[in-house]
Amino acid sequence: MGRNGTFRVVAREGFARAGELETPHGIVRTPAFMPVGTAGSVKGLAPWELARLAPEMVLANTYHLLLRPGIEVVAELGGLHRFMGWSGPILTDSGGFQVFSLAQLRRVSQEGVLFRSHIDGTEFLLTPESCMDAQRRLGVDVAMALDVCPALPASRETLEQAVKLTGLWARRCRQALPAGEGPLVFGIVQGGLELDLRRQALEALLPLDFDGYALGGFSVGEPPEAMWQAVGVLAPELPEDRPRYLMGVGTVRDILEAVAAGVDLFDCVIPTRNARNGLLHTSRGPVVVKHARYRGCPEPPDPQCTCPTCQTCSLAYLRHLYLAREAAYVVLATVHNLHFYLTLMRQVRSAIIDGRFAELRQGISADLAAAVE
Ligand code: PRF
Ligand code: ZN
Repeated sequence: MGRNGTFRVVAREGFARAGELETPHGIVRTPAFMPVGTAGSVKGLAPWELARLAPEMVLANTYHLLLRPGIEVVAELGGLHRFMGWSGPILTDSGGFQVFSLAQLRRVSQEGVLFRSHIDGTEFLLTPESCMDAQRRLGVDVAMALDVCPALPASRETLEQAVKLTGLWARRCRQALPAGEGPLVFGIVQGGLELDLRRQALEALLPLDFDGYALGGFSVGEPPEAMWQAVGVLAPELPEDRPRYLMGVGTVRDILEAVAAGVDLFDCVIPTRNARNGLLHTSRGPVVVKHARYRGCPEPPDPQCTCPTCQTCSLAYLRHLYLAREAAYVVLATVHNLHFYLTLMRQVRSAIIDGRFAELRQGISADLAAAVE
């Protein structure tokens, strides 16, 4: 057994890798998809329902927990694992991204980000030091560095400024949580679609010897093809012996493209948000559950799916629950969509190990293309 943070690549196919990341709460088998548990809950799921789905790692947000109920409350109760009833690995996002997308921004300076809560207007100052301290007190397995993520399109100057601040903050984040103490820490590469800025950002992070490297600043307004191309160039340039994380991505197609480029970790609200909004992911493409064609449909959402929802529910029943706004609908749909994503990732991983990932990727992409017609 290696120390916490040890990442081993166990198989390769082209740039794609299957790996194992050791964390205090278990081994994360990659490529892996992290369900989003923003405020300490994967929306719609009780802790035992999440446990049954058995994700490799779950994502939570420092920003949300900081505003409500407060880091102190969670820390006093024994940390985020105990608080949310999840005993597997947890990664927290640093809050930078959420401040820029949710809060009323007050001021960004070298010191940090001053903002007002989107909940009650309370003012907070998030600095690299306070951000790392919050994640340490939550007791998470992986802490993300504080970064600046501009929406795209952005001017060269905006991207340069984001890269500069993110680099300065990364150094302070690493100093606040040195290797071997507390959570693993991942650095974040910004720079938009400007490859030279991305490379400059990475150069600044490498001497800090992060436990993992994330590509931030994607899927923030650019066309998917532009992201696939940039990730295709950049992912192979990230350190070979550290996990690579593409933040906030994405669709099945996005994930397959990024895995092919050598990305190991993903998180996205797509499966959980789509479930709540009445869209189910299936091997035959998306199913819009409210559609009249399912009014008397005895079939489960996906006849090939082995999830508990597909074992017990017809589409007619799910459609009824959705239209009647029954709370059980959200549970059933979320379980199915997450099962779909997590099963996909397990298939991707074993395909890489067996040397048939290229074939799997082609097959799924062709199915997706056919389903869109
Ligand atoms: N930075 C952080 N969190 C993120 C992003 C980022 O750039 C993104 C962008 N897709 C999602 N979540 N810290
Ligand atoms: Zn199912």
